[in-house]
Amino acid sequence: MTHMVLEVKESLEERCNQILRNMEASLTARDRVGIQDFVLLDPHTSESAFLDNLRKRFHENLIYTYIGTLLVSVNPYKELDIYSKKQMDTYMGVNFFELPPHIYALADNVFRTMQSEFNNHFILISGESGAGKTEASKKILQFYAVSCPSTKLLNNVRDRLLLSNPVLEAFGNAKTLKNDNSSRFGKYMDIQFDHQGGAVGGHILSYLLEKSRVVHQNHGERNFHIFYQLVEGGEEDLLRWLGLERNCKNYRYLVQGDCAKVSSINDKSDWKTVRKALSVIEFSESDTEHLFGIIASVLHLGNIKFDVDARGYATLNNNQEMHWLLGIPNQVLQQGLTHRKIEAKTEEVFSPFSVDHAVYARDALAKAIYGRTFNWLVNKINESLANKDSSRKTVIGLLDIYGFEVFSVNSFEQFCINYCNEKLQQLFIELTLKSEQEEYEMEGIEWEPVPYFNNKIICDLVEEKFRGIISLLDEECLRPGEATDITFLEKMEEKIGGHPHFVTHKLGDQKTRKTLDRGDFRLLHYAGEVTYCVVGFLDKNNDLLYRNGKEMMELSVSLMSCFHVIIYLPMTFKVVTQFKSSLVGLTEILMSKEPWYVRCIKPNEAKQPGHFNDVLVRHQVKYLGLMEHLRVRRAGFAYRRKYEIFLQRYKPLCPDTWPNWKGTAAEGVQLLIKHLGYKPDEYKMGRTKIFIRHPRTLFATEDAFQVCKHKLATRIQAKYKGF
Ligand code: AOV
Ligand code: MG
Repeated sequence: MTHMVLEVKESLEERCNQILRNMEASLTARDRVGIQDFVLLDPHTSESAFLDNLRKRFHENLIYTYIGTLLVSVNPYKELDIYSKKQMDTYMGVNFFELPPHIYALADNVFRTMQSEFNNHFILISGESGAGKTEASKKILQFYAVSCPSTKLLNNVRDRLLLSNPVLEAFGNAKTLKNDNSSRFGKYMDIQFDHQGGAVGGHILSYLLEKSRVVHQNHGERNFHIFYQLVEGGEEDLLRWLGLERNCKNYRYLVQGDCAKVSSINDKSDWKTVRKALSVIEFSESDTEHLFGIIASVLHLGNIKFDVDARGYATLNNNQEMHWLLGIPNQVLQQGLTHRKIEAKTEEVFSPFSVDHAVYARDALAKAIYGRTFNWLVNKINESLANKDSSRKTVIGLLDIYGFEVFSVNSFEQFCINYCNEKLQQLFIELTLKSEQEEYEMEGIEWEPVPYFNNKIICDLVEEKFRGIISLLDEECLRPGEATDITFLEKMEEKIGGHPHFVTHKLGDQKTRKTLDRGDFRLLHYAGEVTYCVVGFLDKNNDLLYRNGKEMMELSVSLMSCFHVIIYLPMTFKVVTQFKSSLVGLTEILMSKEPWYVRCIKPNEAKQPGHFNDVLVRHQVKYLGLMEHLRVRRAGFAYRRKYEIFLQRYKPLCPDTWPNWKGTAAEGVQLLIKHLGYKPDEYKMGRTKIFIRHPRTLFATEDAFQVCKHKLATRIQAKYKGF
């Protein structure tokens, strides 16, 4: 046994040296390609040096750089030849720091940690709109699909996991001014693995879809992709059956942004992909028919025109579009779109709409139908991804949400999206900067605190009970007839006017020294200032669907055969409050898992390859907290494990601890690492954990363990051969 331990020790030293040699090789190449891990830059790295390194690498098409185990990714805005099967094979099962940084290296490292420790993980992908989050999440999923062990059954699951993406993107992504394929919903996806590491199932949670896009798009933006895919790519028979013409210009809901055609998007071929994907994720012919029936109905609904009758109320002329509306009896539809039903004590009274009101009710119906359809779609996908086997599984969660966005005019939707990004930044801070430093303190490790900006103050401004923006908005929504967007603004001025991150016209703008219109308020977000136009906040937060709107949906043959259940639309919960609680739920899900991070950076606003805008990138480096993260990483320890876990795994490497150690775990670990020859500056012993400065030390130990395990197994086999 001692002999074997000696061998292991030699191989450990050898491994450590080899890893060091690799790192040194990368250091010598630094002039050309920069440094692949920021931790290796000079100890007093300035922001400029940080930026220089990113820029240098970006121009060499090296878009990935590490800060320890955090991956920084800069959007190349061009196809790079780094995502082939061969590349995947290269990264599979190789230690994190041995190859150039890659999203596959991160994915592989997460997977192997999950396998060896049998615990749950998540990868938080963040960055502003267009920075490359969705692409990153797809690359990770593809890596798992290819690298996990496969069987025929598992191939089925793999295909479904992969193909859920084009379907969800068709219904939940759209062209915006920032991104031609912008996610307009938040997505959290669990991939479930069995004992052997096979991907056996998945589950998707979706967050607040931007429904208003169904009925309105700003100039230069589009509706959700699926509408254009259907009109451009739908088969002749299908379009005829749906009563649609092959011309997006004919549909009001498709042309408000005046850019139905986008050069980077091929709606026709995307349609084919979606069709195929739907069949793989087990949509029956009838499901698909109903689904496109609903999509077509939304388009027809948008084309309904109202006239004014002699009394000034809205009427519906014998509209062509009416045939195709969701199988709702014509009369019900006529009545429903032009009247509001009020229930008096004993009878139902119908009060007629003005034309404006009728348009509003029509749009509300379209939004409600689309929103409900999207949820149904997510449920269907989940059914197809569900794993019925009850054996214990581990998961890797992927979080890809809408990124922080600032347009020239920002509304309720941007408010929700940017609030969501504040929450994720808060989570990042909690998990890295804050808890990391608190842990050193708790474990009694000497530590010079690194200061950082904590955006909790902005989260509180938005969500504090009774006086946060969300509470004030809900309060105003509960005063129908009296409250307006302006009274909401005034209420904010009164209650939170003094807050350092909140500004309006009336309060004067000493905080940012820029003028503001009367109907605007400005928030100083962690990622920059955003001016929100208050118009529409109450309405959108109410998300009101008139009672007859609900009834129409319940009477619709298409909707009912799709959803199979009575449609329940809660009337009392306001949108942003629901969103807030779903984000609280998400935070809880994430907090129970081990975190990994991909921070995406957008190199320019023009979506151009080869352009690295220093000002823009510097700003992102700042607000993403990358410098602070680097400082904590450099001064700190890349790896820590409870003494018990560390000892349990590595005790075969030392004759004193193997096979049974009788003393305390901490003493055992001390003996073990002494035997392995850890240098004093390489580790620290905390109260309950061992802290290891560089991952390479741990990787070398892990390698030695693998060698030892193999030798043990061979020896045991030899011993029992004769039996
Ligand atoms: P996002 O998800 O971060 O924005 P995407 O992942 O959709 O951004 O990326 C935007 C576009 O940048 C993609 O459509 C690609 O054209 C390009 N791109 C991103 N990453 C890569 C890559 N690794 N290689 C090549 N091209 C890339 V938003 O959903 O708007 O917040 O809300
Ligand atoms: Mg996205």
